[in-house]
Amino acid sequence: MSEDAALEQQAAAVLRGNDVGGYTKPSPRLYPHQWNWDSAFIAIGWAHLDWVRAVREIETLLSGQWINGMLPHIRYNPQVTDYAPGPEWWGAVPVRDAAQITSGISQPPVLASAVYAVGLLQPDLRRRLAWWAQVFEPLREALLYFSRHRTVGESPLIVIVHPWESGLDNSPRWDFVVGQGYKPSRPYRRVDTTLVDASARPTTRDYDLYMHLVELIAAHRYDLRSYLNSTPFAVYDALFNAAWYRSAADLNRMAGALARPRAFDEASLRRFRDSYHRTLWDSSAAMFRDYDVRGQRPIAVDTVAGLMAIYGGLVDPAGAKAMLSRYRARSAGTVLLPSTPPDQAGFDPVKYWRGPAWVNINWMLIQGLRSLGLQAEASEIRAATMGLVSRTGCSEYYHAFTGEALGGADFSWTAALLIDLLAERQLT
Ligand code: 9WN
Repeated sequence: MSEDAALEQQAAAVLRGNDVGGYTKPSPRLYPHQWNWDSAFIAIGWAHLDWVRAVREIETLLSGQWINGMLPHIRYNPQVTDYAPGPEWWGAVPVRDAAQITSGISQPPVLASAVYAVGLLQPDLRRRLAWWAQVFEPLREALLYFSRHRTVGESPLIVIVHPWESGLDNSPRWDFVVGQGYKPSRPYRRVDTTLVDASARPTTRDYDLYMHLVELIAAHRYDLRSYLNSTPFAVYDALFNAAWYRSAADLNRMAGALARPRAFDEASLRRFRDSYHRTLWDSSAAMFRDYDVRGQRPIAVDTVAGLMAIYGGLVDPAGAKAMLSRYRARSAGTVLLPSTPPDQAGFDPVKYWRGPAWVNINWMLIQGLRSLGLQAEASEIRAATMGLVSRTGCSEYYHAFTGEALGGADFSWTAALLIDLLAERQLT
């Protein structure tokens, strides 16, 4: 068997091992429920192995959609109790299907882009279009939710309200809030540090903030306008907003294929793009930075989130090349690409989103670079990513300098996106 075929088999076994029927656990014990952006990436992997199973992953995820369109970050499996926080922290949540139990915040909106990619992997055009037609409205509403309920004043940029919504939970970008010492009013438990070495997980101070924000947001029944003045955490996240923009563009592509009106008109997308540049671009760092909406100031911390405009299609090829080469120069001596460059205060090569390399982040950059026609740059990151996984397995993340496997083992999105990268290699 060739090395690629063996790798694919290994990755497929990870997905099958984490498959609980309707959804795929991100990892066997650490994350036993269904996560939003995980399932989007996971569906792309499934689409190469079993297209019907990919569709099922997304249907199950969409069954947790709220009345207002929001797609929560966790859809809880009521049979599972060994994850914290459990649903009791979120209280009653307005899910369309009252039988579903979810968290009360969202995650980077990559789903519409994943649905576009999964659809393209269905060669039967009628089946592809029939499925896109079925999920089009829920996807549009999931994106519109943010424009309707998560914007402030005139800006079309989207406010995230919890570090968990960023998907990059303990990124040094959020240290300015962690450092303020917020704590929840009630004691809470942690399961993660009983499963993974605490040195590779967020700290107690991080979790104190996470649980404080859960209490605050739940107490205000998830209405940003009611707690905007009392939350310390309301930010324009560069990755989240780039993911929204790419999803909106991909939804428009699906609308085109379905001969329907566009989901988002040109003028509103242009306004979004202009605001993204005006509010988030930092010329000294040569990348985008996040913005503290409460403090009305940019967050002067550089991480890989600042490159995600490449994934979003928000920069031109020359801009993308310049951003990437600056980031890579700052990251000399690391594996590709660290979540935080080593010269950034708060960098830690082991700790979760503070330095280690993640396959989903690399994969997103590869997609963006390819869309911009930057094939050589995309191929280099793709080879490095596949190298990381082939050396140490489908891990959650990888040590920024050594590539050593860290976090949860048998991690589903790593497996799924590896399958996608391997398939691309066959095509090229
Ligand atoms: C909280 C599932 C999720 C990912 C996130 C990652 C991690 C959860 C946790 O795991 O977050 O949502 O318990 O730490 O940060 O990106 O979606 O894989």
